[in-house]
Amino acid sequence: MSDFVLSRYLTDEGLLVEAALERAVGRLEPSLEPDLAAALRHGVMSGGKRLRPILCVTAYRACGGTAREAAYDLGAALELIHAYSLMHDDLPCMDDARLRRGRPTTHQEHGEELAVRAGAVLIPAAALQALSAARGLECGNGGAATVAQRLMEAAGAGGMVGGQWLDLLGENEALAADALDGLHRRKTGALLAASLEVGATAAGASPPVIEALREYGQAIGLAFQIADDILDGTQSAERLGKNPSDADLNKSTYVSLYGLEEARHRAEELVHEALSALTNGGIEAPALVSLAHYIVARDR
Ligand code: GRG
Repeated sequence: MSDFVLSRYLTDEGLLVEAALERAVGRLEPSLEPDLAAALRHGVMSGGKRLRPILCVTAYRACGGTAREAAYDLGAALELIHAYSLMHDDLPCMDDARLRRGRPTTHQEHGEELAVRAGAVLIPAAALQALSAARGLECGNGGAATVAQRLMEAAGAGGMVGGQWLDLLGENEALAADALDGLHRRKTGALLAASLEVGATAAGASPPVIEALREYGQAIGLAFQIADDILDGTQSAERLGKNPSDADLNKSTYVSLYGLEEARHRAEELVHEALSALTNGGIEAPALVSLAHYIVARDR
């Protein structure tokens, strides 16, 4: 697969992810009031890189998985959690953001109450979607239960919710490297690592392979956040399609901690760690190699 072209891969995979998200939202809509359904659709079908589902499906295939639609449905479960987290993160009681993915945030367009409710609807919906998608794959009932459990653990207090809480507490504080790493390993890294783990688990991968992909995911998760901080500190809100910036919120970032050059260097070191995890796990997957490089080189 030496002729692998990442831009084409991201476009092609992105379209299949959009279709899976459309199926997911379409399944939810009939049970929701129209205004709640509109807020939920706004939060989910609003673009974005769709990196978590793409990582999930890529790991699934790297571990020998061959199914099509159900693998994207599993990936979509991760994006439903991500979408809820962005909708809630943007609320006035959190980051109070006006712009997300180049559009007004969900609460700006639909009001706070509907943004809170739509986000809350997505959490159990994601768990149920992960369970039923995994049941349709090669991993049996036990594997499907593990998939749903890992997704909820990564989303929960020990993962994303816990990291977000530390992030809110850390506003106006100058965090040391360990504290910043710990926060982002949970807030951003846990869901990214879980994307790979659940893809591998659904393909019936062995525990050492799942562990290697978890290590890869943890390393790219932190690298992703460093790249995010670099973009946040160097690009305009228009270009990034989101505001406010970390500086506006007085948050510690890898750029404020290390400076731009050292932050870039740290991100590259983490990419190297991620690639070593693949090699050590005997995982040959050009797409995962390219995705690790993309995560630090991306421009949005
Ligand atoms: C109640 C404390 C509490 C938490 C609720 C709101 C929340 C849960 C969690 C927020 C977690 C969060 C905002 C993580 C951000 C991760 C991140 C770097 C987002 C940007 O991801 P991209 O670049 O975005 O993949 P796109 O738009 O491409 O999908």
